[in-house]
Amino acid sequence: MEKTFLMVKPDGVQRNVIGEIVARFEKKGYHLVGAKLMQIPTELAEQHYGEHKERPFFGELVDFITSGPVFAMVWEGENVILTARQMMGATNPKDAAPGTIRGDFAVTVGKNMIHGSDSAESAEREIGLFFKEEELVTYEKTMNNWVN
Ligand code: FUP
Repeated sequence: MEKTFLMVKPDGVQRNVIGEIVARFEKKGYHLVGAKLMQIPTELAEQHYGEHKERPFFGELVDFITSGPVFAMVWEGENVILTARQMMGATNPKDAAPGTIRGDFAVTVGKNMIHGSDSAESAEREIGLFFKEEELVTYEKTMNNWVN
């Protein structure tokens, strides 16, 4: 089953919306298979955002993501990578539609509440960066089997 890496960024943790964000993905019908509240070490932040190393905002990005605890998660379900991105909304909250997480909760591009893998390759890479295999569970939720 498809998996993605999602992370409530330090702004979301400080604003006490971890629960609200988790609830959106639960209600949609996805399954949480791993989660932890953690402070990201600088080296991990630099690896995670490696593709942006040459961008002018790289330093700020790493400073921000390491500035406080984040809530790292792995979610599972059909088309979860793309659908989670749609539920998050555009990278820049000013372009994010109402009803999306960034559209509803965020104002500036630097502090946009949530990260989500943008492809199967990045999902695999990011899950591997943040979670050990034994930190992810495998289970069946039979109650909602009409959803997925
Ligand atoms: P996303 O995949 O939507 O998180 O967006 P990107 O991977 O393109 O960007 C990663 C993070 O860099 C964004 F969440 C916010 C930050 N960013 C800026 O601060 N300025 C920019 O111009 C673009 C991205």
